[in-house]
Amino acid sequence: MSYLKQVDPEIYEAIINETKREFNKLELIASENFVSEAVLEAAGGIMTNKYAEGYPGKRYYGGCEFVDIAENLARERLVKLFGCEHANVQPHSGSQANMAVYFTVLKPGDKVMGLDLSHGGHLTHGHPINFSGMLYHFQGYQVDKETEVIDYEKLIEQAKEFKPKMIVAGASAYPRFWDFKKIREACDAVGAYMMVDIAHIAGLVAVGLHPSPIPYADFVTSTTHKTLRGPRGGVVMCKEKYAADLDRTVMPGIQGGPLMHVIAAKAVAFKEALGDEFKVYQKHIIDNAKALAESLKEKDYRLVAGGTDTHLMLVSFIDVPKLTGKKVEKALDKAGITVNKNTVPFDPEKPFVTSGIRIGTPAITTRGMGVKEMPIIAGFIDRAIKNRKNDEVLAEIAQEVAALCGRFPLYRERLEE
Ligand code: DSN
Repeated sequence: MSYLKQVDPEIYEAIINETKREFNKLELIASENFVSEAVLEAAGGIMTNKYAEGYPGKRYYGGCEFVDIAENLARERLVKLFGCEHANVQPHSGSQANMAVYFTVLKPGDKVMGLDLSHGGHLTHGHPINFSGMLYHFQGYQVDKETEVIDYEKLIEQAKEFKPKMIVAGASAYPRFWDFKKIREACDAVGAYMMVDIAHIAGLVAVGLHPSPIPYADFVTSTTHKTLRGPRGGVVMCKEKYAADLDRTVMPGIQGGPLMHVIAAKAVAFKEALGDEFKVYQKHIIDNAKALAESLKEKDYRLVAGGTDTHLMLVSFIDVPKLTGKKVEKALDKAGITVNKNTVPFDPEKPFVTSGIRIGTPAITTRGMGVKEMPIIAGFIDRAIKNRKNDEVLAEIAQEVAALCGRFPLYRERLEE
């Protein structure tokens, strides 16, 4: 980064400090990951210079012959990875991927069902302060109070009563497998479109470690930067019969020029995801999540839905007087452990306080940590929570965290420049 260092030392320093933060701390945010150097090179490459409104072979600008190669490869690889009929790799984000699907088949005021945010859903699945909840008439479905998993029979009954035009499945904080066949059943009962947002579980789905929604759903959306380990961005997959309408909605409907450097980086990430190593990586993510969940349970922490089938778990403090997700997030941060506070089902606290934290293993698994490290990490978390008012102990834990992280180096060459 010699040019950056000279031209803009402030940004250079911020990037170096972020690199050090990622190196020295335990990244347990379930939606984050560390991309490869190859993905970083493509994302930081000169395709950022190119305007390419339109699609490969049919652009509004000249000079698109090389960005066409990148977009075609991204589309072809995504189709192969998930076995879908059609792929659009232009959405700038997961929110825009979801918006593209809604705009393709819904009209303002149409009825839609989505998992409540406080039960694990996402803002764009109908929250009233989001465009989705403002434009469409969403009704949330929830997890069962006892099991904390989705009761599909109840969902089917709710659909029959509400008669939505679309049912949205998928979540940001749901630790168990989805039953997509049941969601299809609910959609078929009322003639609704089925959309699944697999942003969190995309990597697991790609390698067959989570059931795939592709055979059942009309539309599948995803981000590319979570378990899929690509650059920050979105994609939509759909049945061929919706392809032309979807593509028109993405551009010119809701976006202009695509981010060709990011699309090139998506292509690189999809190539990596098609390799054998990626399947092993995804298995390790789940092994690590299960091991961490068990270690936390042994220390008497309560996990929502009793544990995890995936890459994430939710620790609930709903029964612990005076303890909130906010307090725990802050204490863990001081101990060098990064998580996010998260609402848990039937949470009495507001989203800025919450009664839980969300923990995920994709990032620590990328840097090579395995099941042997999980009890150690559970120990750090437990000690930090128990000593949350003692900055000295939290600083000691941060030292131990940094020592553990040092055994699993990350972007080292970037720090040695
Ligand atoms: N913000 C993402 C997450 O953390 O899950 C969802 O968009």
